[in-house]
Amino acid sequence: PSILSVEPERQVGVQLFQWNWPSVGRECTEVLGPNQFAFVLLSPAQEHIVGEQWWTSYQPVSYQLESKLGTRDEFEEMVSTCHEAGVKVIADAVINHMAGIDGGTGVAGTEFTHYEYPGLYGPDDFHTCDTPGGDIVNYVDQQEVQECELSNLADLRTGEPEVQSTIVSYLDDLTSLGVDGFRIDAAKHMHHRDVQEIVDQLSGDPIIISEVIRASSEPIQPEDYLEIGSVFAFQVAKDLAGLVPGGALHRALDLKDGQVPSEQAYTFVTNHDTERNRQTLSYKDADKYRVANYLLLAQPYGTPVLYSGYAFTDRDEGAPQTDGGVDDVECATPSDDPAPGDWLCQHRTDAGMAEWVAVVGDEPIGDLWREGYAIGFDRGDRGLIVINGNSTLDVSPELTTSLPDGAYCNAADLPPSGAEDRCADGEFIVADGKVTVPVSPMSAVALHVNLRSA
Ligand code: LAG
Ligand code: CA
Repeated sequence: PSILSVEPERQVGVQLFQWNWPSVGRECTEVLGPNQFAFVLLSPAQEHIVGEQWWTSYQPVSYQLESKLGTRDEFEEMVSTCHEAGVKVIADAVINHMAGIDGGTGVAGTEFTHYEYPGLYGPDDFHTCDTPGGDIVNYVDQQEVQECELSNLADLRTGEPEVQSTIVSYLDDLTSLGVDGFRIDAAKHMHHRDVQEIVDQLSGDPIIISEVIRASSEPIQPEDYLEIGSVFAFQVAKDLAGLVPGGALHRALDLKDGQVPSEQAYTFVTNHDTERNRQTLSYKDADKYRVANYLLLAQPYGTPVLYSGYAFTDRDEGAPQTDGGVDDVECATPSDDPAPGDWLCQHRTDAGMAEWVAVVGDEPIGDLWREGYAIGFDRGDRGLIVINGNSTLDVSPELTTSLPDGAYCNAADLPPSGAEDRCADGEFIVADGKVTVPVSPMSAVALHVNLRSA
C-alpha cells in the first residue's frame, strides 16, 4: 500500500516557565525536538532583584544575562542546543520598566536604586506621574496606562531615543546569542509607536509577540500592535475557560480573538499570570485543562503555545531553588493532586500532539461529528481527532474519514520520548474511509498519517 507521509511543519511552542537554561536545553534535545515542537518561550534572562518569588524575574536591575535561571554561558549553550534540535528560542523581553523596589543589589551584584541603574539609566529616563504613588489606576486613560507605573515598577521613557538605543543593545545582545524572537512583556504599557520604533532598530528579523491583554472596555487593543508583529490571543484562553466546563466543545471550532488574524495570533490555554489569577483553566482544573489543550491544538486558529509550570499554593511562590538559583527541572509523576513545587511538565502529556499539529498543517476542519459533549473531525486527509468532553461517558463513533487506509496509533497518548518505533501495532483501523474511535471520558484520540504501522 502507498504510505502517504508528510513533511511535518513545526508549529507548536511551549512556555517553560521558570525553567533554568540547562533544563531548557535538555528538554529541547529529549522532548521538544523529537516531537516537532517549533519553539520554546523562556522566562526573562536579565539580572533581577533578589528574592524567592517567581516575579523577581520581572524586576530588571541590569541587562547582564546573569539570573536565577543561569549564566550567560549557559544561556548561549542552551540556545545552540535547542537549535540543534530544530527548536527556536523566544526570549521574554522586560523593557517597559526596571525594578519596583527602593534599591538594593541585584542577583549579579549590580547596586541600584529605584530610578538609578548604573551604566544604563538615571532618573531622567523614567516617566513621572501624579496619580497616587505614581501608579496606573485608570485603565481607560491610555496615557496613564503607558506613562504611569505598573505596580510601582520604574516606567521607562520608551519614546526617548537614548532609552530606545539602550533597549535595542540589550535585545541585540540576545539576538547575537542566537535568540529567534521576543515576547514583549507589558506591551500594553508602552505606546505601540514606541514598540514599533524599538523593533525597527533591532538587528536581524526577530519574531515579535506583544503581550496586550484584551479588555473590551479599554482604549488600548491588541489590534494596535499588529503592524509590529504578532500578539498573544488572551480572548481564546478566556473562551476556552468558559466552553470546556459548559461542554460546548464544538464552539472551539470558531475560536478567534477579535480582529487578530490567525497568522498573528499566539494562542494558549493558560500562562504564568492567568493560572495564578484563575482567569483561565490551569493544572488545578485537572481533566478540564487537558481537554482545553486538546481543543487548542485541534483547531486551526493561531499558533498554539503550551504551558509548563510548577504546582503552587501561594501565587508568589517561586520555583524550587538553591542559593538563589532555580533547581534543575525533574518532572513529577503526573497526578491530579501534585505537591507545591512539583514540576508539572504538562506539555509532555501533549508531546505527541505537537507532531499531530505539525502533520495536519493548514488542512481545514472536515465534517463535524458531535454527540453530547464529544466532537470529532478530520483535518483534511492528514489527521483526525475525537475529543470526549463527557466526564463519565465513553464514546465510540464510527466516523467517515478522508484518512488513507491503515492501522493508526493515538498521537494523544504517546510517551514524550519520541522513540523510533512509536507505532508498532496500530489499533485504529481505517478501511474504506471508515474508522471506529473509542475514546474514554475527558480524553482524546488523535490520528495522523505519519503515525501508522507499516
Ligand atoms: C507582565 N506582563 O505584562 C508579566 O507577565 C507579569 O507576570 C508581571 O507581574 C508584570 N507584567 C510586570 O512585568 C509580575 C507579578 C507581580 C509583580 C511583578 C514585578 O504578577 O505581582 O509585582 O511581576 O515583580 C510585585 C508585587 C507588587 C509590587 C511589585 C514591585 O506583587 O506588589 O508593587 O512587585 O515591587
Ligand atoms: Ca510604560
